[in-house]
Amino acid sequence: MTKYSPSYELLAESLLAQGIDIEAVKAALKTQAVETPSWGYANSGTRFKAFAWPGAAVTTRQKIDDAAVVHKMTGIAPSVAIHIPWDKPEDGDYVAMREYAEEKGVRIGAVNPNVFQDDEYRLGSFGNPSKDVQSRALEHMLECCDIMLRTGSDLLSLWFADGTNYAGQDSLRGRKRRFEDNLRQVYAHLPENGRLLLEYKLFEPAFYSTDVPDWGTSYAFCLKLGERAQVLVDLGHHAQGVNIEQIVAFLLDEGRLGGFHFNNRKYADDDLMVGTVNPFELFLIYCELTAAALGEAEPGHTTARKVAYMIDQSHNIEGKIAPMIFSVLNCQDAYAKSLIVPQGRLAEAQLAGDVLAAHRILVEAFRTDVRPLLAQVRSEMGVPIDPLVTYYSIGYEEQIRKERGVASTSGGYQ
Ligand code: RM4
Ligand code: MN
Ligand code: MN
Repeated sequence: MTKYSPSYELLAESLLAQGIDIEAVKAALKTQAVETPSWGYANSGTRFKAFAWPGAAVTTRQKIDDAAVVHKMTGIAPSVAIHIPWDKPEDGDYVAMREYAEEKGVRIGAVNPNVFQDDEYRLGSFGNPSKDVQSRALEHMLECCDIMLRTGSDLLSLWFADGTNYAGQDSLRGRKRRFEDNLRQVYAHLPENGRLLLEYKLFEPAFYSTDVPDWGTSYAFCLKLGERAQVLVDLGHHAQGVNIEQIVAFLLDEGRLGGFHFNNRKYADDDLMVGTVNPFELFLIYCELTAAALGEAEPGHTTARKVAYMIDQSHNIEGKIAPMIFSVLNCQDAYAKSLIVPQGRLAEAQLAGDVLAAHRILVEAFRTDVRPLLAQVRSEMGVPIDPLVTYYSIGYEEQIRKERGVASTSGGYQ
């Protein structure tokens, strides 16, 4: 018989009493997958200064090495997103990049084109009044579709810095049209099973208007494009007080929630470690996803099961790999808590109009200490029971400090 820790036994007993199938909860936790971003391993950071971290990755192979360590420590971070051209392989060989990742035990996840850093994009990319600049951005997108094929990725993840700073600077309807036309061409070039995920962001770097400012705009574009175009929710891209879980619920029920960029924010696009500012919000978001995945209602059920869970954070003062592990673990914690919500009792309380009871059911799940459960799951998965402590003990941090040294940085990214 398996020997469980006393704290796990206690928790299991109390969950059982609430009718929760703990084996099903553990099975779900074992299949969780959170993608980490290659750019989170490099020196990246705030708008004003990227502080160099000793040992931070510079080459894509180093970023892949680091992502592989995060996966080894947690068991639930099996893929790494790439950003092009930041991750253009030194030798241009994307197939080799894919093989390298696989050798290390991870795979290449979402491909993120970059149409915001070159001088040409001063007035935008797809929204740019110049047809030439639009074509250049489009060409880059098509190159990224090809990179998807070579790396075995099925996600093209788009974020646009496009917008205007001044009233009258450009035609707002004109920019919308340009976006529509160019996005349509990208969509037409997606690999057969590929999905296009369209991120939105309230403001920044443009301050007067942003071409894809909110989920509604992203959703409207996706509807026009076709079924394989879906909205990507970045937790740092909303106004204060926005109910993100409601957006999640709506998009799930419309079959248009494609993925997440997890991070945390207090003011704007702060890109902080996941679940650090508002763990309750993260839990509520997971509650929507879990309820849809466990429920039978379509298209929510199928959509929830295909959601790409990705981290998009830019560490600046707290290190690189350890904070990435911390974020992955916070996703695991939130997911575990969402899995122990007694869905049947919650539905009953809602139907009965018992406001307080319904609220308390959620809060009880949130307040449950799931650490014994996670320790048990990790031990069954054969990964460290305390991934962070183990990470600090394996000497990887010292090794990369020695081998890689301190890379020079500038402001912003890389
Ligand atoms: C943006 C956005 C994108 C990410 C860049 C680096 O704010 O969130 O997803 O690619 O930052
Ligand atoms: Mn993002
Ligand atoms: Mn962002």
